[in-house]
Amino acid sequence: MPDTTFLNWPFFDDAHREYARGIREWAAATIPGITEDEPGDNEQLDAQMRELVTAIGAAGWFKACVPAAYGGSFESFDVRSLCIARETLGYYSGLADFAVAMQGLGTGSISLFGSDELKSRYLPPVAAGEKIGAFAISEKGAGSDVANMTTAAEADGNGWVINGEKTWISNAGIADHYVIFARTGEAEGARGISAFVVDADNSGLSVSERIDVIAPHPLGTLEFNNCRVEGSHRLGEGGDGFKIAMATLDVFRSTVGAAALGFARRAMDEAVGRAESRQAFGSAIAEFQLIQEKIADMAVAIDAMALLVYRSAWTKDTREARVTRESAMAKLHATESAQQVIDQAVQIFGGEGVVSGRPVEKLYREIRALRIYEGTSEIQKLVIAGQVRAAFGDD
Ligand code: COS
Repeated sequence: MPDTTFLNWPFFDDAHREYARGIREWAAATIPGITEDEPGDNEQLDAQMRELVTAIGAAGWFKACVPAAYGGSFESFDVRSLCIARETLGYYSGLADFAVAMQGLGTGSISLFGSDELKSRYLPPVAAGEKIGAFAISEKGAGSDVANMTTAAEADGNGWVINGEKTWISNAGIADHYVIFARTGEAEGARGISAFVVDADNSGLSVSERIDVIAPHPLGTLEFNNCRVEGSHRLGEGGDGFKIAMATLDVFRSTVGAAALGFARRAMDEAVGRAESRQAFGSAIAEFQLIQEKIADMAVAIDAMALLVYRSAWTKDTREARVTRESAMAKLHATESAQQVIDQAVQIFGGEGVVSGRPVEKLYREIRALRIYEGTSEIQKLVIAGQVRAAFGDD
């Protein structure tokens, strides 16, 4: 049973506590039945992902991903609810967490910068779990160095023609639309990029490869070959793409930390259960001080993660439009720390901990990508240092 005492912290109100109770009960009853078997190939993986999206959508949990006017629950984003959703679903399954993450990230730029027409068209079906979204920014030569992207969109009559390639794209192959970023040439570097919404069935867009990763998730490479989109499918103004991407990532980075928190809580619960039941040297191993030390370290790490994650979410929801520093800290600390918590849990399990398919073994694989995607730990450190230095300069 996950520890929910953090919900008493002043970051939350009764609506959050009610939301957390509802999604926890639903997830405990529903998710294990869908994700019990790890998919053997991409076909099974895609089927499991679609089943999760349909179930989560039907239960209403994607409503935290889009504004109320377009099928969501809150006037704008409620980042605390998004974090509660990712933490709770992540406790039960990495793929269930990923479903919420991608419905949010795959529509976040539309919610923040799209026209009413784009919002009306793309947001309600994603909120209902009837359609799947994706966010395509990374390229082989532009991951962390995103301003160096080469995929280009050229103006053509009343539309745009996109050519290039995007890779490590979550939901590639199962998404119904992609929010993509391409060079439009208003300026060099970060100021010459724009954002577009592209339908998956656009004849100029294809999935050229699927990428297999240690914890299976739908992932692949997109190819744009004279891919024509209407002018109305651009988000914001020409040249705004980099800021649109960064502002969207600001909202969702703390939710990556929340997913890590859910994984870490699960690892600790599994490890404590094991320590209380595993007998060695004449007693349960939980009686040994070296095991108690690990349990204490895990518990402190988890509360520290939760404080940073929900501090960032609360700040975004109630205080500041931009939470670059807070969300970078939340993502950096929670993902790095969760990796250590899960590693300790594996250690407590001993040989059982590295057997394929055991919960802690799955978590050990599941956590790794979170220290890389949506900005590596190294990039988060650059962002944090940049924010600290800028604030220092303000004095
Ligand atoms: N919100 C709004 N605007 C932002 C912003 C944010 N969080 N961060 C930067 N901007 C704006 C800046 O204000 C600046 O605007 P002006 O040109 O008007 O001054 C512009 O964007 C460029 O910002 P900056 O100079 O900081 O850009 P850098 O190229 O130095 O950014 C990093 C460097 C590494 C921080 C950036 O490229 C980054 O975050 N990379 C990681 C990308 C990533 O997360 N990839 C994974 C994608 S999802 S899997």
